[in-house]
Amino acid sequence: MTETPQNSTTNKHPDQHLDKTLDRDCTTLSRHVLQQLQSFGPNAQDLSALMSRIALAGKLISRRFSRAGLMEDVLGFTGEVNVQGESVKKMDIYANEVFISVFKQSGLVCRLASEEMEQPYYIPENCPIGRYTLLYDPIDGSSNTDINLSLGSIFSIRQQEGTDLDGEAKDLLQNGRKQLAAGYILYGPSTMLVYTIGKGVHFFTLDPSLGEFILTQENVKIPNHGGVYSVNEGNFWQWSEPYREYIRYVHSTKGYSARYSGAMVSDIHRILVQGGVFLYPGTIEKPQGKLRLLYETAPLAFLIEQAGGSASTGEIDILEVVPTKLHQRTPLIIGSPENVEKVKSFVKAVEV
Ligand code: P6P
Repeated sequence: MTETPQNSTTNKHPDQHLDKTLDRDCTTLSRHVLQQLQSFGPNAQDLSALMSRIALAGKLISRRFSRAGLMEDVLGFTGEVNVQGESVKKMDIYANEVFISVFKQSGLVCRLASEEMEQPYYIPENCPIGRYTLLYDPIDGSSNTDINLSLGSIFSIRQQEGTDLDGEAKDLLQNGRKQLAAGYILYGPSTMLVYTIGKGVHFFTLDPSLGEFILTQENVKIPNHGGVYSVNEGNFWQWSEPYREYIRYVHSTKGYSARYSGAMVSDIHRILVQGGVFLYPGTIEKPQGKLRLLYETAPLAFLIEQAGGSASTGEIDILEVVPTKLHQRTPLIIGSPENVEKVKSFVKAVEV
């Protein structure tokens, strides 16, 4: 056996490297949630179980996407139009059903509210009913479904307040600071789950060989400033003058690059990692913009604020907006604090 010289710098036990790798591979999502909360109490156990269910939904949807091109009747349109007035893809319906199936028997939730459903889905009385509500966009970026580009799912978890006996789900019409957990699943070259429970933002990457999301980065912080601006400039003719002025500014200032994929989760993930700003302003056709508050802009705002970024409608923080209806839309400016402030400076200039 080769002796390790006493004065060697490698006097660490060789297994310490192994322990570190093994420990990382064993830091599953459910364990990480309990570590974050430093508790094994019922609320912590609930959140851990909820996140495990989100992970299962992500694995099922990721598996479907990876095989979509090889299967019949997975891609393409259903021929239906959803409550948003958008043509529905077959994957939208599949993903929506996955979240319902995964949570229906969980005993964790009482309702699921989705972009694809006009009214929330209430857990049937013959199923165990929980205290939480899942709000989600099952597939964000559906336009990318049939062209094999990245897309995502967005989720938000709130605790039910009151009894909702009238089935109006009025307790959901509260600002985004009521969220207990939020995040997204990014179906890209690898599948990632990015989440917060109000204690920082953490990256998990799906290891298909394990069938587990493995912790790959903790306490992610967004750069204070970045050179990426992400917006659909095809809407330029529909924007108010301040947004046009901001675009003219980035067009004439060195150091900016445009990146826009058609899937907000993908674009915002880039900005979370590299810095910059994503914006979807109001337009002539949609004065409040296209994006929905409760299951798109609010969960992303919660997450980006936790990473040190900011998210605004242009007038107030996204997390301060109190919706009057389930599918309410908001304009969105989100990303690095300095970039968001720059956009707001153009918008505010008009108000003076
Ligand atoms: P447009 C996808 O439908 C989505 O909600 C976001 O993921 C995406 O950023 C945006 O809409 C794309 O909308 O009008 O630019 O095609």
